[in-house]
Amino acid sequence: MPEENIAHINFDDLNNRAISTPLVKHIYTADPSAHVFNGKIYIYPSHDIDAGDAFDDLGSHFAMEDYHVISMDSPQSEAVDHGIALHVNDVPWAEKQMWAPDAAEKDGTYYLFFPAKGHDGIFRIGVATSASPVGPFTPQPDAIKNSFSIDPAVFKDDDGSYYMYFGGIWGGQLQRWRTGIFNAEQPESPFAFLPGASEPALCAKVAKLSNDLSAFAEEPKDIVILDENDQPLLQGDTDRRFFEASWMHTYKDKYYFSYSTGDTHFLCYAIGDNPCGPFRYAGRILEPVVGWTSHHSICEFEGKWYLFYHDSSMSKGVTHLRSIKVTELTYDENGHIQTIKPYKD
Ligand code: FUB
Repeated sequence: MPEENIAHINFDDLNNRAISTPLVKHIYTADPSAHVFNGKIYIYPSHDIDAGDAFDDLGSHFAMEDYHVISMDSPQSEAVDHGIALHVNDVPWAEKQMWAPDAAEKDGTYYLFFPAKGHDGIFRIGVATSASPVGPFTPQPDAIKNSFSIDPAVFKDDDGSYYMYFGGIWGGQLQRWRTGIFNAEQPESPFAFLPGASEPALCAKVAKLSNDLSAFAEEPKDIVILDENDQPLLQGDTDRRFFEASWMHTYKDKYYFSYSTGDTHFLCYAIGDNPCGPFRYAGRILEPVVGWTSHHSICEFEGKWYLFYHDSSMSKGVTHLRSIKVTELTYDENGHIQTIKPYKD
């Protein structure tokens, strides 16, 4: 639900109709990446603050400075905030805007992957490590070589390979990387440098990670999403094309790539036979929430599936003050995800 439509919302009524409540209420949190490590749920969210930056289409108002890790014994239990896990001041290459992170575990080490704007104003993706899933995390001195844009999501495949999915258009700058080199030309507009409406949509990227999970082991490739006629989704197909917020999970031997459509506010998914695609568009996971952004992760816990997502209901619709939530996610007998409505009618 875009911000311009919230003026007439009765938030008491909306919160009564919401299918779930904020997992934590003492801080604003967003972009929840949930994982089960050692039988417990760990959530790696953005930590939303109001830094006073004006609202714009490049997301300058998302001026986050640090990350907190949240843990839960189960999706129904209390969510525990473990405090600051990483602060932008401790990351030599990063200046600001600690956007949506993710985490992975390998051989007893926990890796936090995070996007931030460098001192040159370009989004890159960094990695930080810890012996504990809740940090504190120690960052590498430099961003991942050849990384760009935002919203890393790291997936471990059954063969032990790790893949990073990433990218986001508009403020996420993906459209400036179409030639492989950052296009620093003016204008600043989020609509500049995008493909035309009838051209194939810009794709999320995927790259296999090196053994130490700190570098790309290959050139990032496009995550192509095909329509019902085996054609790539078009940039003008704004209800279905990729915008930001990649996630990958598997269900019954199929690979599910899910993402946000950004300015149309849907969470959608596409199904493929391998981690790099191509994927075929399969439908919506979540209808629009209150707030401009929608972002999620999907995680299995004790045989049930859960959607971690966010909305701006606790802040009464403030776009950059969001709250993470969780709800059960179900599949039909054909493996299709049943679309979730975040508020009851
Ligand atoms: O939280 C900042 C940005 O908003 C994220 O990186 C996007 O996915 C959107 O949720």
